[in-house]
Amino acid sequence: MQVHFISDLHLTVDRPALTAIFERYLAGPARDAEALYILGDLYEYWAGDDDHEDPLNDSLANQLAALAQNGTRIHFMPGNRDFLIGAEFARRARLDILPEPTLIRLGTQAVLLCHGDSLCTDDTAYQAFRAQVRTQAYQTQFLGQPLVARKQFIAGIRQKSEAAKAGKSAEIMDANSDAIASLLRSHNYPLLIHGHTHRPARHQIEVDGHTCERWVLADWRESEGKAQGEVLVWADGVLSRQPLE
Ligand code: LP5
Ligand code: MN
Repeated sequence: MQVHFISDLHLTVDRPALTAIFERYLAGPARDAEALYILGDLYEYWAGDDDHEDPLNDSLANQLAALAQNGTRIHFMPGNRDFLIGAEFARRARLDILPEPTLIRLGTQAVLLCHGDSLCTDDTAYQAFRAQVRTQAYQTQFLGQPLVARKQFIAGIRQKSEAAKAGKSAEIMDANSDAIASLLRSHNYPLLIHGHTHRPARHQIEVDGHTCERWVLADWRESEGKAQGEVLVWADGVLSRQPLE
């Protein structure tokens, strides 16, 4: 029995090689998994479930649905770029949307899942932005606007975000150790799996005398002309990273 974890694919029509890796994964290795957890930022951005302009939105939903049809349960946790994925997409892709954080069990091990952005508490400008856009009122108001206006607005945010990031240190944009400790404490010291920071690693941390593991998922990327994905696989009680090409 396998359980798979992926995040930070940032899929867009502009990066067809990454999409191709994901499509091969869905039709191949993902079928060995009893469950697939997508821990956010599947898409580069999401403007609303009614956005059918980008062909990727519908085609990936169909391919996810085919995987579900074949017997893999698919769970999606919102990322900071695609938190507007809603019930309509979930229905089309045959997945369920998980609250953040979510506690699951792998064998006897309790495992806590989150996207990871909520742990970056030193990034106060981002946390203020996040608090605002994650309110129901803001999202309802936003989704009530025409798609073209929403896309324009998102383009503006993306520009501002890139400019803001250029002025932030690497430490500010990493997960904060007190935030990690407090999350683990409040869930009785589970193993933690998250993405977002693009710093794949396996950390061992001591919290209140408990040794906990924190697995950070890899982002999918194209560098030096080579596209590379990764899935974290739980099999026979062991977690391992498997490259996808
Ligand atoms: O994604 P990544 O890793 O590049 O950067 C993130 C933080 N940035 C973001 C913004 C997204 O990347 C782009 C937007 C995606 C689409 C959202 C759709 C919905 C919009 C409206 C919904 C109701 O998340 C970045 C972090 C970085 O992670 C590391 O953790 O630093 O945060 C920023 O850079 C944010 C800036 O510091 C401050 C905000 C600038 C935008 C201001 C917009 C003004 C409008 C206000 C509306 C609330
Ligand atoms: Mn992210």
